[in-house]
Amino acid sequence: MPINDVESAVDALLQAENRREERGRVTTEWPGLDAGTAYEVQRTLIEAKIAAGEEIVGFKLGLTSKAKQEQMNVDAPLSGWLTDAHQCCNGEPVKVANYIHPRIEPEIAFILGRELKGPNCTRDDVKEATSHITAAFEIIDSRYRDFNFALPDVIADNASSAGFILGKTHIKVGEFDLINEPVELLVDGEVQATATGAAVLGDPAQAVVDAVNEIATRGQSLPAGTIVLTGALTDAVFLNPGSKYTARFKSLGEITVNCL
Ligand code: OOG
Ligand code: MG
Repeated sequence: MPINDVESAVDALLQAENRREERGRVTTEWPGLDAGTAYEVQRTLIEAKIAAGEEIVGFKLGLTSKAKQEQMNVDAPLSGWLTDAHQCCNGEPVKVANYIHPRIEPEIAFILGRELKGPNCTRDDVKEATSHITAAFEIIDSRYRDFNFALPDVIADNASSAGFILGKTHIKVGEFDLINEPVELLVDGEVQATATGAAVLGDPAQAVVDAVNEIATRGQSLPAGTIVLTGALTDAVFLNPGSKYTARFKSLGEITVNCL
């Protein structure tokens, strides 16, 4: 089926996800796809998941760090939605075969106690609406061959969302130094990458402000209870069966994922 409109793009992306098959860029077949229309594809894709029984539980920012923008060759941040089906593994191992070519990345998550709504959202609003901050690991799994995409492709693909795991340490905003919070990403006990909170657009809280104001242009807001992933602090690494991945933060604690 040729891809030339929102419905056909959604069908192609859902088929790739459900069959665990990578595919070519949507923009190769539909060069006119711009970022605005790509967000319509994303919204329609999420509506299809909701119709199939999934529930939205979170919101994610992507490509908010220089490390990720350079790794993916895209120079603007984007956002997507997380459903209950993405929340994984209460300590159980992650099965690599459940995905196409999964990668993992350490992130900082804000958990909202109150709604956040643009267009005039400020840093103080984010501070007041956040009930706590926690460590997170995100599993991303682009539906595109070799994670090769342009910005509209990855927006349409719900920002490569595939899974996430939250840490158990909860800290209130202001009770630690968010911007200088260090993290190490370890694979099988070896440090692969390090960063601090500043990797996320200089300040993860400001990244949330910008994203809330951006989604307001499409009439969207974040309800109380939303889990907000603020974007990878380091490059993402591929998940391999038999390997162990740890995100080790100074104040936010540690998350470990074992892969099968
Ligand atoms: C896009 C998703 C990026 C992040 O945290 O930067 C992302 C991708 O790299 O496939 O989730
Ligand atoms: Mg991410």
